Amino acid sequence: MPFQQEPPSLGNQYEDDRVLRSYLKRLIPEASVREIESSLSEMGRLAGDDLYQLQLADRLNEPLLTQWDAWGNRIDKIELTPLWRLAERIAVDHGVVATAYEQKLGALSRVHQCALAYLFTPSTDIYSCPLAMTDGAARTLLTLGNQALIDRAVPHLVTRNPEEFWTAGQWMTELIGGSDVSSSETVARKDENGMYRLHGRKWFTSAVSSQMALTLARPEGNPTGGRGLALFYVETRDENGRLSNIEINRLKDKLGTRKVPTAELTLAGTPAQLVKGTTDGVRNITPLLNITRLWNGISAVALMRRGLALAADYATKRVAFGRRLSEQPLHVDTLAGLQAEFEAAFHFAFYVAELTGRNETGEIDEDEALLLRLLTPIMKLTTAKQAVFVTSEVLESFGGAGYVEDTGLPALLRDSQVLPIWEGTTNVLALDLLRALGLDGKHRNEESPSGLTLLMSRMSHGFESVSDPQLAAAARVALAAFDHAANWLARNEGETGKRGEGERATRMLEAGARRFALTLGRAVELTLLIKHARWSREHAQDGSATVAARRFSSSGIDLIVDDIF
Ligand code: MFK
Repeated sequence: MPFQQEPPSLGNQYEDDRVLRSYLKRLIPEASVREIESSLSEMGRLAGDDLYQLQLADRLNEPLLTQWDAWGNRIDKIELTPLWRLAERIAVDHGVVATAYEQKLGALSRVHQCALAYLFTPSTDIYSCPLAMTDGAARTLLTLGNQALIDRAVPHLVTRNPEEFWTAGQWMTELIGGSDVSSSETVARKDENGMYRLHGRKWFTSAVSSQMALTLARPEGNPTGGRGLALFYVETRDENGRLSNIEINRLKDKLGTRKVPTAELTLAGTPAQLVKGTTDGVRNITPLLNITRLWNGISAVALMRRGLALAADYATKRVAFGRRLSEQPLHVDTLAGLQAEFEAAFHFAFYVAELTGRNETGEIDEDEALLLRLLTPIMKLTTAKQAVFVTSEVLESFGGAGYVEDTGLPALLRDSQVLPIWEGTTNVLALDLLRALGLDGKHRNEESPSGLTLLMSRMSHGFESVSDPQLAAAARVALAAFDHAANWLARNEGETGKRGEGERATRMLEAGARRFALTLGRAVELTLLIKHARWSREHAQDGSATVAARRFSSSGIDLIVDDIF
């Protein structure tokens, strides 16, 4: 018989996921776990079977933009691929957005929803993108309290009825910038009926097939800068189903996320309603940013998990040099390192989901609210980088097969590469962390380090009683990294106030912000992993998380570099 390689396969993605199951067992009361388990198991089955099979079959399909009909009418119609059409139905049926709003588990509903999203995402070629924005739009409308818009849109965004479901777009990026949103050039002019109409170009609008969007525009006469922008609600089609003075100029030709119909738009008098006031658009859209950043982190761990599930299965099937890969120490060691990165990232993303859930049910206290504000950018930037690293290594673990398109593997890396870019690049989020600590130029706050002190004390809480020597050693690594970060910050922050030193020190602070944020991110991950490992040993006699914590503790936690200039 000639050699024939058996491909990797997936089982039920919930049943097979030790990390998710063990985490839910720790966090959620047993009766509640039983209540939600069938929903997770069904999503795990779909993700490992029907959706995964369709994903492979749908690989070459991409959304299609038809700008003109046969008779010369501008129609700008987008046809989605079969995978995305099925993904939408499944997402709505299974409440991948709705679960967070039904709040059947109270504050833990966010975790339940994120678990569904985590299982669903990797088999849907980033259908998580429209869902993230839909979720973010619902949360933003609810937060800002415009009752008419809440009544009009939120029931569609959080429904479980596919016939009524709307997705939402988030139209922020313009030619002038995707990060520096405050310079947006879109203008809002009132027409003769007092209705605002938007005029401008949106340069990078994800999932443009949505029924509504939240977007930023500058009401005529407003000052420059973020404060002069207002947040607007747009319905993309009129009562006849025609686009509301919106032209879709073209779809973007992107490295990855090929199923996402990302478009360049011209708004040519698009009717729009103010969501809250005529100013402070940037501040008002931040609830949306924070929700999509959470989804970004959940998607990052989901893609890592998918890659590792495939790699681990393949290792039991692939024979080289006379042995299965799963019997070869170097291969096993390599995968174990990736598994540790994934487990660390998993606990961080889900910890932010926990805080988000408490925020949404009003159970969060002031300290935790600050913690959530600090951890959201740190989590997003840390997990996104890990996803690119892990999926790249996953491809390598397949050898040449990982580089060949029809295995479906290269898409994992390409789709991961968007995660550090959209929703705030690593550098923008590192600077956002300085802002949240009150250390950026605009938001300087004399009390600023208290945020960091709080973060460190919350994270190290309980470490004094860690008795397992391996976990105690890992805890020392985390504490040392926190201390180093705090000392670096104190030194630079102290100097920003000194005469003659201020400008240089501010530059140093900014230049080191990425290393500072990543160090905090990896140290937070290590502490959360240690806490879970401790619980697993004590309550489930499972030492796997301890192995991961130990390994993670020796894979570059402290990235601070002193005196780099
Ligand atoms: C798989 C799932 C992924 C999801 C898919 C979604 C696909 C969509 C793709 C995209 O649309 S990607 C584009 C997303 N764009 C961004 O994420 C923008 C990145 N840039 C930033 O985040 C900048 O930091 C920011 C635009 C916010 C900076 O703008 P400004 O005008 O310089 O901000 P400024 O003046 O510092 O802050 C304005 C206010 O907002 C301040 O409050 P005050 O008015 O009270 O002083 C800030 O404290 C507040 N703020 C800023 N960021 C915040 C925040 N508040 C809470 N949370 C935040 N994250």
